[in-house]
Amino acid sequence: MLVSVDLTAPVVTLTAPSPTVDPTPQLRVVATDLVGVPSTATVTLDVDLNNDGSFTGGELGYQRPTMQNGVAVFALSPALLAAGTYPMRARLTTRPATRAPAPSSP
Ligand SMILES: [Ca+2]
Repeated sequence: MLVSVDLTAPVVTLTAPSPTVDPTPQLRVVATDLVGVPSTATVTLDVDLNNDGSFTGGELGYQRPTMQNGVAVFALSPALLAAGTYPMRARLTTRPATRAPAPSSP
C-alpha cells in the first residue's frame, strides 16, 4: 500500500496520446490534493513548440483549459502546425496570479 503525505501543492498529472497524428490531440489534466483542489484553481498548459527543453515566450500559457472538480479534458488549441515532438506541461494556479512588472530598459 502506498501512503502519500500531503505537505505541499496539489499533484498535477497531464496525459496525452503519444505518438499521435492528431494536430489537436485530446489532453487530460488531473489535479489531486488530499484536502481537495480549490474550485478557483486554474490550469495553464505550456507547450515546448521548438523542443529545446525550455518553455519561453509564447510557449508559456499556450492554452488555459477549463477545469472542473480538478479535471480538465480538452483538445489542444491552437493546433500544432507540424509533425514533431512537443513536450508539454500543465501548471495549476490556485489563486489569482500576481505578475511582477517586466524590467524596463533605461
Ligand atoms: Ca522552447
